[in-house]
Amino acid sequence: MKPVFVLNGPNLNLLGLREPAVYGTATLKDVERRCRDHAATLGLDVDFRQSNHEGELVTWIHAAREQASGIAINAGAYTHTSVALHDALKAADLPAVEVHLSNVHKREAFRHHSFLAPAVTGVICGFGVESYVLALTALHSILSANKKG
Ligand code: CA2
Repeated sequence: MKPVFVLNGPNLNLLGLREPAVYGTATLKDVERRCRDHAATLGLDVDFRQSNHEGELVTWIHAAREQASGIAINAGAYTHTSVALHDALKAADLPAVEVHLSNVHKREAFRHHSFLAPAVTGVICGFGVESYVLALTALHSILSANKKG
């Protein structure tokens, strides 16, 4: 099966290095390791990437159409601003999960709206690094069900 793309947006390269009270102490490398370990138990391959550039994330979502079986995306602050990511996810036409480490609904009002949510299969937030694990499990269920159907 094609890999699942796990895409990470702006500032997530700073994870574990700043604001541990909000985002925890795990680094992005730790998140990647946790994703790879969990994906291996599910029999999934993971292609894990981070970019601070909206256009690069758009390009990766376009590539996913041909190269990936599904997408887990933590678009960071672009979640709350990006029509371009919304359009790209719609066009990708793949199972996709929007992921957040924090519970964005417990935070500032500007984080309550997501441009991505209407373009993805589902949203997982508030479980720290486990949000990524839950997203991979959700994608695995969808992909297994699609194979049977
Ligand atoms: O909770 C999440 O995963 C977020 O997507 C994280 C974004 C934030 O803008 C979203 O509203 C929710 C922020 C990315 C991480 O930013 C950091 C900034 C400083 C230090 C560490 C991480």
